[in-house]
Amino acid sequence: MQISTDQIRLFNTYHEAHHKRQFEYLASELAENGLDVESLLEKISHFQVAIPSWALGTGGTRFGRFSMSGEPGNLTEKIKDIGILHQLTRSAGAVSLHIPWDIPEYPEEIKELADAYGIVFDAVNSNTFQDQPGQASSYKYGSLCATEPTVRSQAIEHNKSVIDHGIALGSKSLTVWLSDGSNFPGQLNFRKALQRTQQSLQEIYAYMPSDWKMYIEYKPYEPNFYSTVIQDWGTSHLLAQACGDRAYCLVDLGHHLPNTNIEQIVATLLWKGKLGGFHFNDSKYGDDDLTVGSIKPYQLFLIFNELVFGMENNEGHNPPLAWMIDASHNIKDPLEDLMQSLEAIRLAYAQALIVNHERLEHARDINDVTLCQEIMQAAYRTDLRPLLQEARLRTGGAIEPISFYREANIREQLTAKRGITSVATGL
Ligand SMILES: [Mn+2]
Repeated sequence: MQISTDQIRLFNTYHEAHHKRQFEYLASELAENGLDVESLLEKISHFQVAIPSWALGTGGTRFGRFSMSGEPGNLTEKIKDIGILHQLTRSAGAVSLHIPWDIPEYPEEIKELADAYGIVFDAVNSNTFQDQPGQASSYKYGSLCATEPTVRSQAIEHNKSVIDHGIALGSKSLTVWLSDGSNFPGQLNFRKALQRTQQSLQEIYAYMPSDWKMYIEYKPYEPNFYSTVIQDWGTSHLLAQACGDRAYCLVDLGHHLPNTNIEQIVATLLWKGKLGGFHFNDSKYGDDDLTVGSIKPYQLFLIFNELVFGMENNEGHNPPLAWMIDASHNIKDPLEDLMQSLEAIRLAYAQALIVNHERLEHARDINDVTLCQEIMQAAYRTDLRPLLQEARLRTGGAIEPISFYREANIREQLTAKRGITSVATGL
């Protein structure tokens, strides 16, 4: 379904007076602090986040899945859902495909559809954590690390075919997340498993076109509960180094043990020019895949503070990062959940943009610890939502995307079209 620009404009006129009052007050406060509001608006408007093709349906747990009505039943419908998100928020201008859940049957048509919505194809994701129907060998005991050469070559070939699908769509990067590991002590020879993984990744890397990048994701545990081959950023970094200049680490917020200082990891990787991408979500206990910013918004701000500093002081020549939401929606409408995540990401980015780094560095140099905290929290506690609204207003989005979505009965319309029992592919 297509939302008309007139419909969005009409909605905005109802909310504009209230918004303008708030924005003008905020803009004058920011200007008084020496900030260039126009440049902030420009940076915020440019910040685009990829939506993964598996996030448009309700996710589930290993205990159950409670589907939402009107879920997209195929890739075309998924692109249309991202189109809705992008039209309303102007911040979801990319899609990240998962192969084989979303193999494009007619890449040219899918590309045209995405183009029409202003959506580009970000990293493609391979899947060797599940067996697919008709597959010759099983990944039960691992894929790129498997002891059996036939299993490894099947997994390598799969990654190569994912690259081929990506080339057809205009993607420029491959994300590899492996569930390889062991469930019991003694099951794996750690060194040999890592060596085999490295060799497999090198083979995949060599297959990539010269303008492609590889992102190597890490995760400490789950689905394996004793060991994971790529368990942390250090292992990911070792492998990226072994593959080559165009291989990078990928940080998924949920892929850390409790209380890990993720912002410090980000600072280190950016310094070395080895941070490739980011998967946003939030968590209370483990890899919960909750809505971005729903549990630890201050941590998200601290991470963005490092990202902004790292991107503006780029001596490691880190390339532009691939941003993606990697969350699951067990009980919320996925589109509403994604709009909340998109807002949380832009908000944390905006908060980081207003940190006075000159003052902060000075406070650090003279070891004024109290002042350091004051500067950080002054930025975090400034309500920048009117700035985000203004950025949306100027780029044709809705001032309040979720209100628009509800008032326009979009889910009801999708349900009428696709049915109550339509279920999206994915986890
Ligand atoms: Mn991820």
